[in-house]
Amino acid sequence: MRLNRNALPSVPATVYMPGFDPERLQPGIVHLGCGNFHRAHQATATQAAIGREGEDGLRWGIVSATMRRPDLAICLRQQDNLYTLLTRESAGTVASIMGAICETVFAGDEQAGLVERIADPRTKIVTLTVTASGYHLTASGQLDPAAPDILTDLTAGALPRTAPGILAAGLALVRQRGQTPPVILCCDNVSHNGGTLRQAVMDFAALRGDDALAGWIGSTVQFPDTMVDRIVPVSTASDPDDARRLLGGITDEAPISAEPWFQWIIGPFDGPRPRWEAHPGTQFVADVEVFERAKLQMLNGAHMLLAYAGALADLNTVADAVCDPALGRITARFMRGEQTADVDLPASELDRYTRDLLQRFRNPGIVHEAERIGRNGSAKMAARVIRPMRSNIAAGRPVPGARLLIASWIRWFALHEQEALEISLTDPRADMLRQICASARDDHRGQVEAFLAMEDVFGPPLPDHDRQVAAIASLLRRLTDHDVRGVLHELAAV
Ligand code: CS2
Repeated sequence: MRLNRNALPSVPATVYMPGFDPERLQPGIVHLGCGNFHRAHQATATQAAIGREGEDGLRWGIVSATMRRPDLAICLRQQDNLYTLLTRESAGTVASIMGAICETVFAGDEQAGLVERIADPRTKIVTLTVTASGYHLTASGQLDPAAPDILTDLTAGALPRTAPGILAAGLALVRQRGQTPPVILCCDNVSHNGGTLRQAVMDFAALRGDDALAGWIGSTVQFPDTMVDRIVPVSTASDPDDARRLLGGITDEAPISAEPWFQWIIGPFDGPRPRWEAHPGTQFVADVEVFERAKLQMLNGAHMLLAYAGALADLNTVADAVCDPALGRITARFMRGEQTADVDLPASELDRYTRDLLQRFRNPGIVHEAERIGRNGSAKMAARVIRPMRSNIAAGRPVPGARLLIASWIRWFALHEQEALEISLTDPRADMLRQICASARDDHRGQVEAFLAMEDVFGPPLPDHDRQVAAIASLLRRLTDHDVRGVLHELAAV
């Protein structure tokens, strides 16, 4: 039997179920980016809120749009938008049936009418998880007007496919009809995600020649900042088997796995919304900044180091990389010693957060691949790595972890260019970065110089730029000429 509404009565009592009838949900939220993260994060908190609110909560069904995967939209529709969340606890796996999504659509499908749905008066909130690269921003957080997908969306009459393009079109309809705009809630790991997205949508509107729309968005539409946190890996081949076992033989073709940790910090939000705070880990605060910095730098930045350096040493998951004594030590020092720059929290809290993070990274039930985390590094570098690095250098503090991270990242492109990288490499600037490695073959300093010169990735030159270039080039040479595990071992011992 396949998971769908008819199968619900046969689900074993050991499985957590939605506290409402999913068939009765009405659409109240439009979501862009129906990936695993969304399905394990906002959908979970929304499910908890709907369950708590009784009849009134039924207006908070989610219309979730996949940006790139029409197959997932079809699969979820075949299951009445139900799927299993497998929470990988240390004591074992707990299954929950998720039912907060009332409709799944593919953003690229004209019939899905996504723009019209944003302007539907029942839509009070638009949430987004399209990843940092889905906003097409430069290192300074501005919309990149030369990004090919943005240029396509700007073509007259085009069905918008990017987040800024879809939002600008939806909000234009809202404005034209004189309606109250939905609150736009960015849930991606982008610095000042709400304010940054607001500016990107305004820039998009201005590029379309609609300055009045840009002004109206700036003055009327709310874009609260948020910090989101839950480690949600790509689904593995064993997820459907685990789901079938826990569901007593019912088949789910779209289950997801996640760690138990859940955090959602939301800035000032004025308007109707589900009572998300019913879900532990959700908090409304006056200012998200300190949470955001701690998370982006200490968690996401450390993930990048583990992914780039780890994969070079054949440590291809976060758990394998962090459990390696040398890389684990380097990462712990990087996280606590470098990535806490400008995170305004007491030392004891930083210690505790570091310990929690390292423990989460070691979770053996989570197969979090370096390949996945390594994607789109050029869009992640600025806020997660360069911001604290810049501040550390300016204060005279050492930055060995950041240098190793950058050298390892460059090494990925050098290997890729020589067709010697064993994992796939996805990055919006991949062609250009590979080209740099091809034209400066064996010239490590030249490669580092050319990478760091990309202002849209790294921003303006680093303080003490030449010395940083020389140090990163020397690491790159070591990673190229020697056994990487040996190099990590030496670096950990320093
Ligand atoms: C990861 C994140 O792929 C990445 O960039 O660092 O997806 C990370 O797992 C989440 O932000 C955790 O909340």
